[in-house]
Amino acid sequence: MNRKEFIFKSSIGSGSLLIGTQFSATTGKDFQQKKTSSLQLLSKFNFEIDKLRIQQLGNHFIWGVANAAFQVEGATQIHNKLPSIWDEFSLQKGKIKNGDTANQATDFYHRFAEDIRITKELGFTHFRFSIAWTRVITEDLHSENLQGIEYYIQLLKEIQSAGLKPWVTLYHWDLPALIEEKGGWANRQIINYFKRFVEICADHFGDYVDRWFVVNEPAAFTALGYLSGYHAPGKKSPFNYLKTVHYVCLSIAEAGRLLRVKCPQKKIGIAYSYSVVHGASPKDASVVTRVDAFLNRLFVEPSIGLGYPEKDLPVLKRLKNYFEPGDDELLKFDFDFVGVQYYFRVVVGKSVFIPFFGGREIPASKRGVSMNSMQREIYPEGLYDCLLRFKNYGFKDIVVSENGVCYRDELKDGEIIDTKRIEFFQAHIDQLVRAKIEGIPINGYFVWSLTDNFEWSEGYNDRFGLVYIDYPTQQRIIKHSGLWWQGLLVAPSQ
Ligand code: GCO
Repeated sequence: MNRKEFIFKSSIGSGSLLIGTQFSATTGKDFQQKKTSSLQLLSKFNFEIDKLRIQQLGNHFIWGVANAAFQVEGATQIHNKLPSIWDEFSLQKGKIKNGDTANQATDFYHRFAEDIRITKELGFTHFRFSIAWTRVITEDLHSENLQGIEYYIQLLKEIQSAGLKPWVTLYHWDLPALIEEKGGWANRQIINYFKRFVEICADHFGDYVDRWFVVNEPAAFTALGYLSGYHAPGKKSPFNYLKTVHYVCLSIAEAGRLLRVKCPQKKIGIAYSYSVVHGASPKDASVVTRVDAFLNRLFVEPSIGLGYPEKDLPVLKRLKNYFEPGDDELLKFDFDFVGVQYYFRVVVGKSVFIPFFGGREIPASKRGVSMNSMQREIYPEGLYDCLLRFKNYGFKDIVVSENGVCYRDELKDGEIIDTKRIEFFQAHIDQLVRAKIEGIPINGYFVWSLTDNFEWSEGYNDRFGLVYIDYPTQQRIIKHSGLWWQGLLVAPSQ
C-alpha cells in the first residue's frame, strides 16, 4: 500500500530457460517471435542459481499470488451489489488520482477464469483473494445476497479445478457504505455486523476455502480511512480513529472465534502490514519507538495478550475510554498462522512540530536510495527484520501474504521488460532464505499482485502486476517478471 501519506498526515491528526508450452497459451499470435526475444532477454538471469536459492526454502514452501476484490473485480453495479465506502469515495472529486474509479478495474468479476489459468501457468500453487462484503449481503445488512454468493462459489470452484489452493481474505477495505452511515468501524456495533458477514462466508464458502485471513492490514485501513482521510471513508478525527482501533481489534478476535467454531478444520490467520522503521541518526531512537508502535505493533500486541503498546506511544492510553468490561480478554485470539506484508522502509527524524510522535518522516526521495514508482524505498533487508519480529512474538507459522513493487511499466513491441521487478524479487527471496536458514518459521510467499490493478487513491498509474493490463482492451500480457517466475517455478532444472 501507499503509506506515503500514512504516518505524517495521520500524525498531525488530520541460465537457459525452458518456458516451453506454458508460455504459448497466453501470449497471442506473435508468440514465436516474442518467445525468442523474451528468451534472449531473460537468459541473462541465471535460473540455476535462483532455483538453488529457492530450494533452500524446502519443497513444501508455498508460492502464491494475491489480489483484493475492490482492486480487480469491477462490475460494481451487478447482481444487487451494495455500494462500498470505496465506490462512494471514488465519486468524490480529487480523492483518486486522475479521477480514476474501480468501476471496471481489471474486470476480474468476468475474467477470473483467465487470471486463474495464468496463475497456474506461471507455476504458482496458491491464490489469495478477498470477498466483497457488499456482494454477499442485502440492504438490511443481515440477509444473504444469493447472486453475490454464487459468484464466489464459482470463483472458488475455478481455483480448485485449476489445482490451486484458495486463501481468502474476509475484509480488504470495502465496507458497505450503509454501515459507514452508522459510524462504520468507529461504532461498536460493527462487531456484530462483521460477525454476520463472517458467518455468511463461513456457511457458504467454508468447504472450499483452504485458509482464512480475517482482515487485511488493520493498521493501514484505520489510519488512512479515519485519521489521515487519505483513503475511504475519508474521515479525519483522532477520537474516531482511536475508536476504530479498539473496535477493529475486537472484531478481529471475534471473527477468529467464530471461524474456529464454524470451520474447525481450517487454519485462521490475519494479514498485518509491517514497515521497518529506522532513525536518521542515533538521536532519533525515541521517535523510532513511537512510530514503530503505531505502524507495526498496535494491532498485533492486543491479539497476543500484550495489550496496546501504550508505554511506547502514550496517546494510546486514551483507548481505555472505549473499553467495556471484559474487553481485555476479548481482544485476544490465538491465530493458527500470520500473514505479513512488507513493502518498504521508513526513516524518521526528530521534529517538535508533530504531535504525539515528535518526529517526521524523511522521504526516500531526499535520501538518494532506490525507490518504487510511489517514491517508497526498496529495502529488502526489512523483510528479514519483519520475519524476525514475528518469530520473536512466538508465531510458529509465518507467510509473506504480500510483497511486490510498483513501476510505471510500459508496453513496447508487445512486451514489458521489467527487469527491476525481477531484481526486486531476487533480493527479497534472498531475505526469505536468510530467515529460513536462521530457523524462522517462514512457510510461504505471495506476490502482490498477479495483475496490475486499482491502487486505491493512486488509481492506475502505479503497476504492481506480473501481468500487464491494457485497460482499454482488458488484454492480459505477461511481463518479463511473470516469465521469470514461470522459469523459476515451472521449468525443470538442467
Ligand atoms: C495494501 C493492500 C494492497 C495494496 C498493496 C500495494 O497493503 O495496501 O493489501 O491492497 O494494493 O499493498 O500497495
